[in-house]
Amino acid sequence: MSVSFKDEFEVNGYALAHGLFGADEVERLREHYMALRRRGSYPGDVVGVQADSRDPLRRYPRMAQMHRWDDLSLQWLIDERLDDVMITLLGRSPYAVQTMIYFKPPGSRGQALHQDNFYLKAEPGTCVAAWMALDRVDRENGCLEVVPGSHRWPILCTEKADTKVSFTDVTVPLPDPEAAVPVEMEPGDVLFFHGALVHGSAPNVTTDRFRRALIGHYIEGEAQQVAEYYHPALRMDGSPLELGVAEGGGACGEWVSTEGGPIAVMTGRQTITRKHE
Ligand SMILES: O=C(O)CCC(=O)C(=O)O
Repeated sequence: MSVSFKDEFEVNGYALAHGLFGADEVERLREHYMALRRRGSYPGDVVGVQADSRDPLRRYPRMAQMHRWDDLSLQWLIDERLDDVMITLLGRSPYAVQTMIYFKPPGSRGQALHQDNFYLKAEPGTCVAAWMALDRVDRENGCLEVVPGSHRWPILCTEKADTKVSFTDVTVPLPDPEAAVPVEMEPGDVLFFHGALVHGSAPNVTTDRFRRALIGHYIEGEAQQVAEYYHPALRMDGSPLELGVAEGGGACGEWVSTEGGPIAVMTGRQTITRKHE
């Protein structure tokens, strides 16, 4: 892994590893999750499947924490290639705390801009996501969008999101509303990003292309606590470890105008304590 990859992560808060997983592996994972989804509901599902719903996200709701009951998910979450990249980026192995699969069929809403560590509350340090494309992802099918450099911001106070374009109902305000940039990816590419990086996605406006993504969430190896939903954390050999439980609440940043431009000051209080959105 080149130094510039690490520099990219440090400067922008994210870095893209092209072709980290092969086409055959991606196809197997894609088929695996489609078959699981068709088969029914699972322990980590946030919403159940409604096969006759007009909302595509109700017909194909995302799944979470599959690694707790599905070995293929576990093996992906702790894959050596993901570990190696994160060792390069973070200086040591992280702890794995979450898997998620998004199906995002044609016509689906996206997910409003947010910061993952608002939910995970990994401390000290932060969380890191490994977001793998299972399809070609582009602007039309609602690829991930990120705000470069926002990983240096504090965790911001949330406000109401537009639920016509987002399936989640909170977002974070940006000083520059145009600051988010799309990250187009090929199947098997993995985007690694920092827990404070502002990111989200727009709707899938295609009529015929899913936008499937498999996501692992990790916390930096020096973290001593994480929100309750993410326990047990796993070492990258799959063994569980005991960490403290982070409580909800705490200060959050709000934008204030200054002569040098807007700055985020910690004047707000977080109120949402629920699991990752
Ligand atoms: O895939 C998406 O559209 C959003 C995923 C996301 O925000 C996350 O994994 O934190």
